[in-house]
Amino acid sequence: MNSNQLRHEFTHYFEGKGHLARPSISLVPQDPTLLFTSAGMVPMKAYFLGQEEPPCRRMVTIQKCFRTTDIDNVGRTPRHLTFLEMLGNFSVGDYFKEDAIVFAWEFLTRTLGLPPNRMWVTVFREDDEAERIWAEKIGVTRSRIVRLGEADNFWGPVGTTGVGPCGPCSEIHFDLGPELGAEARPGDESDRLMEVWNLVFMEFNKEADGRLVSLAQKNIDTGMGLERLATVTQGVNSIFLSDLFRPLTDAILELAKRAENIPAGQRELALRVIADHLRATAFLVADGVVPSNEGRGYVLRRVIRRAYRHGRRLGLKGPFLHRLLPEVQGCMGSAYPELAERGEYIRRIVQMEEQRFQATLEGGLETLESLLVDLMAKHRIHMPGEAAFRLYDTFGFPLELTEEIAAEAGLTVEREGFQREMNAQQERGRAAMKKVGMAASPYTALLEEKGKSVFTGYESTESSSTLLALFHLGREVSSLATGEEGEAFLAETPFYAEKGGQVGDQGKLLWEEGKAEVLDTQTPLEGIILHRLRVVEGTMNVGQVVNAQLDLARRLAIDRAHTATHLLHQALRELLGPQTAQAGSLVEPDRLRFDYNHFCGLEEREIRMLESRVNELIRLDQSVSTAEMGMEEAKRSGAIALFGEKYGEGVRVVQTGKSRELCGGTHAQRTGQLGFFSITQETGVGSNLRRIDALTGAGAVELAQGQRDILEQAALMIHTPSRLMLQKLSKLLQEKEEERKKMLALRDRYLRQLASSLVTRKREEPVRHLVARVDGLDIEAMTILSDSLLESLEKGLVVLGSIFEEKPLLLVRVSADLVSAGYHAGQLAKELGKVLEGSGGGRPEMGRAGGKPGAPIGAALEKARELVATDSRP
Ligand code: ALA
Repeated sequence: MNSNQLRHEFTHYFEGKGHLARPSISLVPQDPTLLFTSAGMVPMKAYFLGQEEPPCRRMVTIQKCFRTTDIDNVGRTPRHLTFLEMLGNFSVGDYFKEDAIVFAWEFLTRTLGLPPNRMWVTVFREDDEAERIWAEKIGVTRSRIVRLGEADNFWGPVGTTGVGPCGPCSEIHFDLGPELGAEARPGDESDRLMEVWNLVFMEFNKEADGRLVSLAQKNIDTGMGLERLATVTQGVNSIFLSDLFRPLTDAILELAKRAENIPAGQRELALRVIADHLRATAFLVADGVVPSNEGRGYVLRRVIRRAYRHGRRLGLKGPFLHRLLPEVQGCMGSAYPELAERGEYIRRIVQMEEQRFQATLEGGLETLESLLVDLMAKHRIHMPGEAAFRLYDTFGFPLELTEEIAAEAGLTVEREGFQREMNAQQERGRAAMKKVGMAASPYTALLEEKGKSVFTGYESTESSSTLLALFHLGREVSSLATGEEGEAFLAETPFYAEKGGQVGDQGKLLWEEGKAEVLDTQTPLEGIILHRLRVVEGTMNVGQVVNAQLDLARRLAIDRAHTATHLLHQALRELLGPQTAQAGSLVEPDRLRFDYNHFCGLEEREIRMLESRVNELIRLDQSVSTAEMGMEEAKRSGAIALFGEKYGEGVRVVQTGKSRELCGGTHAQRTGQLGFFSITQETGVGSNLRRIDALTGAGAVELAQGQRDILEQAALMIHTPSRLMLQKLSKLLQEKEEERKKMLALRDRYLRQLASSLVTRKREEPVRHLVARVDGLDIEAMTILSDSLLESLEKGLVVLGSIFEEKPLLLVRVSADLVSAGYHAGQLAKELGKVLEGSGGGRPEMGRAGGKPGAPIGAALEKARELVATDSRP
């Protein structure tokens, strides 16, 4: 039965028993205590604990799982994997042991028709009840029922916190047959038995202090690896021979043609590791994990790099994993459409990571290998942790990779040393990052005394209020005279203070007989809005009422840019996936800068798609609305919060179309007000950090006009209408190329003639040589000339000197036989370079020297003659 049928039969069987089929959750679980979804019960945890009401008391799932607990076994056995599909049936306070056992047995033996005499079952040491059910209800002979301890037959809690639902379990093992070894019982170290299904009787909650407390309800959690089930039903003896893997392993071997010469054991190991890790990679990336140096990203990075390294063992040079992704899609795509939907994205992530690793691996491997040789020579069995850390730091070698390679040479790595170095580095990083605390500023007192400024700028552009305080050069003052600069604090203001990337507002403060220009608005302390200003008329006095007026045109331009930022964010997430995180932004009048995390630059085509999408959203002319709500509610509504940004309990959500973001900034009322959006550049600004610069509104229009102007002026210059400009330009370039060729032909002819006239000036003593001055020739022409000269001389030494663009140049050539006789062009050039007060050098056959304008080229050539003439070499 193929795996698609198995998936179907499983779900169908349990639906027949009143179970609700639920879809697989992401490999990245909501549960903050878990790094990955590592078991089918992860989405059931809250139901088991009675914290949430399940949609149905009986459920059935096929859950994508990723676990690293067995990673070192992957490849070494025919049954271990990191990524697997877990078939599971669950009871939340409904049926318990007996039904769970009956269902499992019936499904395996009746529905799938597996022979009962090939099965073994295990129960927990103390679980008489389970043993009785197996023996009496099912009829399994007692000799085939094995009691095992906690390690084998007590499951949970899931994850590493050590708390959560758990319970004794009962497993069903399948005997794969004698070709895999002697008769074995569960608990023996043998590849002959394959554990197929684990039935967990979830009746306890493990508390933080280690106590097992009975749950209010008894639950069932079962898990059967689809890969293992496929193996036993398809009559093969390794997971990797089942239909879930076969096309993939075949494709790997097809790529690795040279692998035939590799010992079978090694080849099999590499093949399995690559196949498993590649599936894991595809699914992890599809669920939004990106290679990085921490958390999930680190695990993914390790998995990709490990697979890559095994590829090298198969003789695969350079990135290859990404080329196998279509095969993963072929095996799994029908059950998991995300593989195809995000196929291109997955391919690029994997390829990038492979390229990155390729670059570091070469250098790192060399260092590591020579280190290992060294350590082995000294009969060491440990590798110092600092050395492993250096490999990590310099070459990005994960510790586990170093350990793995070291283990192959019989060495272990001192983990403590590694950790020590790592901590030290993190400490250094933290110290460097520590911001200088804000000195107790006059603003703290102000805040205590006068309270927060009220921001009215979401609704109004103008407001009148009392001037509560004035500052001049950091000190509180009671007035500012004409021409003076300072800062003003008002009870109420429409001026937006720079925050969340949006620049501060500008405008005017007006009062009777006076006026100040607001140059910027800042918030030095949460709650305080300060207007940085210059008094242009009259005197400003604390206590008077001032009318604050925004520079409205500028603010509207900022609003447009801010809304454009949200639209761009939305478009980016649509294009690159929801994992694309905003890393920062700058919002200025009609201009924006948007930083985001991505592992590589965008292609021209993608930039265009983004731009088009944002313009499309602009044309939809959606309204932009805002709502105040609690943080929890905002999260539930799916609003995007900026990582690392602090939000209070009450938050503001800005929404337009599908875009919802937590944001305190000001916005256009409708997207149509943006008019137009244009990306000016996309660049990298750090590791995995990209930046988009863009214009909108009038800024974008001006850009387009400016570009048209350039185009038209260029068209004018080449006397062609702009629509024909490209043709004309390519014609001009072609003509230029032809002219260059003609010119070169002429030059070469000239150089040949020059050579034949110069050659008459050769000298024969003490060796055949020629020294000549050829002003106006550049180094390339001199080289060609020297080629012809050497050819005519047949053997000998040539020194050419030229003043080219005011600078003296020297070229020395020595024929092969004179090189054998000990002449060295580079050394001669070096000597001559001294005469030119410049430098010189080169190889034995060819040397060059040069100097500053005005250096005595004649004297250098004279020196050359002298050196050759007095050379006493035979
Ligand atoms: N939760 C159990 C397991 O993962 C079924 O093995």
